[in-house]
Order: sequence, then structure tokens, then C-alpha cells
Amino acid sequence: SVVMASEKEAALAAIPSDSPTIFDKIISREIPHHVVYEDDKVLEFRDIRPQGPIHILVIPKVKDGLTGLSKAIAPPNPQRTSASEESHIDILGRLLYVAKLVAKQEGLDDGFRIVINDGPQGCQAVYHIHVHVIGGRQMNWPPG
Ligand code: IU
Repeated sequence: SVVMASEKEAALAAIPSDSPTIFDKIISREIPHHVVYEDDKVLEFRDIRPQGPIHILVIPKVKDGLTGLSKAIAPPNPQRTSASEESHIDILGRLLYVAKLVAKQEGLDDGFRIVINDGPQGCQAVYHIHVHVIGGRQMNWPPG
């Protein structure tokens, strides 16, 4: 695959679709990543391009059409995409709950940042919903 200069470039080049992503290969252990938490529904692993001393991604093991938080289609190549629906409320809540568990596990007692990038303008590069947990340094506002 192409090495992208920045996450923004990767996000703008990504085509939103419901196809399998690299995260499926992380779930199946086809591509090794540093897993920090796993249960029957959720996997958490260290981001390969950490934006802080701690940077963990929280993903559902079964995507179930949940490419991202909202629908995002990139013309002129709109493949089918799905988006969060009421049936996803349980997994959406679980992602935040286990994000908090791992933040505690990582010793982020003074706080941390939770991010969900959504769609091209939100800088989403991988269309398998994921929650970023970033910590270990002072955050700023507004985000870039
Ligand atoms: P985004 O919210 O879709 O932009 O986040 C995708 C993240 O996935 C990004 O922070 C990447 O560094 C990270 N990542 C990864 O950890 N391992 C990979 O093999 C790939 C991306 I590709």
C-alpha cells in the first residue's frame, strides 16, 4: 500500500466504502499490532503513528456496517456505505466505555482526549469505526 505523507492526505484519498479494511487484518492477527485490550466485542491496539505518548484505537470486532459515525460517500465513486443506526447504540456506548477502561489501564489519571474522525472533512482514513484515545501530554483546543 501507499505510504501517505500525512493523515490528512490519507483521509482525502480514502474512498468511503463498506469494504473490509486493514482493521479486519488486525482483528484476525494477519497484521500484527500491539493489542492492549480485547473482549468478545471490542479490540484495542496501539496506533502505529501515535499522536501522543499514549495513542490507542478502539474498534468493534464486527463492523456490522458501521464504517463511521455518519454516512460519508465520495463522488464520483460512491460505493455502498452504511452508518450508525439505533441498532448500533449498544456497541457505540461500549466503545466509549472500554476507551475509559484502557485509559485507566494506561495510567491516564489526569485526563485524555477521545476523538472520532468522521468522513473526509473530519480526517477519517479508515472506514471501520474507531475511537482514538490519546493521552500522556497536555492537549490543546481547538484541535487541528
Ligand atoms: P482515522 O481516524 O481514520 O484518520 O485514523 C486511522 C488511524 O489508524 C490513524 O491514526 C493511523 O495511524 C492508524 N493506523 C494504524 O494504527 N495501523 C495501520 O495499519 C493503519 C492505520 I493503515
